[in-house]
Amino acid sequence: MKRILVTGSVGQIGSELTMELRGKYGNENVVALGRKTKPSEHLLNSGPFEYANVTDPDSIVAVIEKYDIDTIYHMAAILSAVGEQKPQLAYNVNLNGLYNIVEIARERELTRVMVPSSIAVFGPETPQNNTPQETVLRPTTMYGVTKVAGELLADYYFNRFGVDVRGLRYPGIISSETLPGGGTTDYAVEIFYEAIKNRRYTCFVREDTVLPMMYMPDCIRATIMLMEADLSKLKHHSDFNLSGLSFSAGELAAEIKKHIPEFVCEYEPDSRQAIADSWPSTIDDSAAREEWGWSPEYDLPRMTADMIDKLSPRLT
Ligand code: AKB
Repeated sequence: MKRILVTGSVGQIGSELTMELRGKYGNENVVALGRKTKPSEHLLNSGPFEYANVTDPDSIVAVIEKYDIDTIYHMAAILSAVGEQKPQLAYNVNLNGLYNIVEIARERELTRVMVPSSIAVFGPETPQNNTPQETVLRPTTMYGVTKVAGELLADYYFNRFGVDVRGLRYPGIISSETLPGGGTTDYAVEIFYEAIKNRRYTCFVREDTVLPMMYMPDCIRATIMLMEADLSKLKHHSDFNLSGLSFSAGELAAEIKKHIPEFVCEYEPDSRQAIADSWPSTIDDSAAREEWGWSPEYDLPRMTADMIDKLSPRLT
C-alpha cells in the first residue's frame, strides 16, 4: 500500500491533487503538508494534515516516520513573479527544499518522488514555437534557474542513486478551486474571477501574449499518469515537456465574452510581461505522449465553459 506525502498541499495544484489522491488511494493514506497557510476545511477534515517546512529536513523526516511514507509529491515552491521579488527565498525553498526531499528519499529508500518543473526552464534563446524536449535551457528568472537546476539534480539522483524521481514541465495551470499565488500565468485564472464578479479585468500582460496553459483536470491526470507509468518505458525522468492548450490573453478574453457579453478586458502590462516574453508560446510534448501515453482533453472553449460553470455559483 502506498503512503503518500504531498508537500505544498494548500497551494493551487497541491490542494486538488491531494483530494484526487485521497479518492484514489484512501483518505488516511495521503498526508497533506502545509507550511503556514490555513488549509480548507475540506482538506483538513478529509485526511491527515501536518505542518512542516521543506527547508527544514528534520521536520519532513518526522512526518515521514510518523506516517511511514513511501511516496512524495513535492509541490511546495515559490513561483516566478514572487521569485523575482524574493530571489533568495525562491532559491532556498525551490532548490534547498528539493535537495532535502531527494536526499531524504535516497536515505530512506522511498519508492517514488514527483518533482514538478515548469516552462520557466526555457528562456529568450529557446525556440518559442513547438519548443522541443531537448533545447536551450537558459532562463532569465530565479524561478527558472531553480527549475533547471532541480531537473538536473533529480536526474542525478536517479542515475547516481537509483531514486525514482519524476517530473513535468508544467505550463500555466488554470483552476477553479484554489487561486495560484505569485506566478506569471496567474492572469489566466484571475480573469475568470473578475469577469464573473465585476465584468471587467485589467490584464497584466499584453493582449497578444501567448503562453502554454493547462486546465487543472488535465494537470492532475498528467501528474498521476506519470507517477504510475512503467519505469522501464521512461527515457526521460524529471523534465517532460507537457502541453495542454495555448492561447493569447486576447483570445481568452474573447472566449469569456461569449459567455459574459458585457465583459471588458483592458491590458496594462507590468514587470511580469518580461517574464512572459521569455517563455515559449507552444510546446512539443511528443516525449510524454510516446513514453507514457499523454494526451490532453481540454481545449479553450471546453475549459472556459467549465470554469464559468464552476465559479459562477460561488462568485455571484
Ligand atoms: C508561473 O507562472 O510562475 C507558474 C509556472 C508557469 O510555472 N505558473
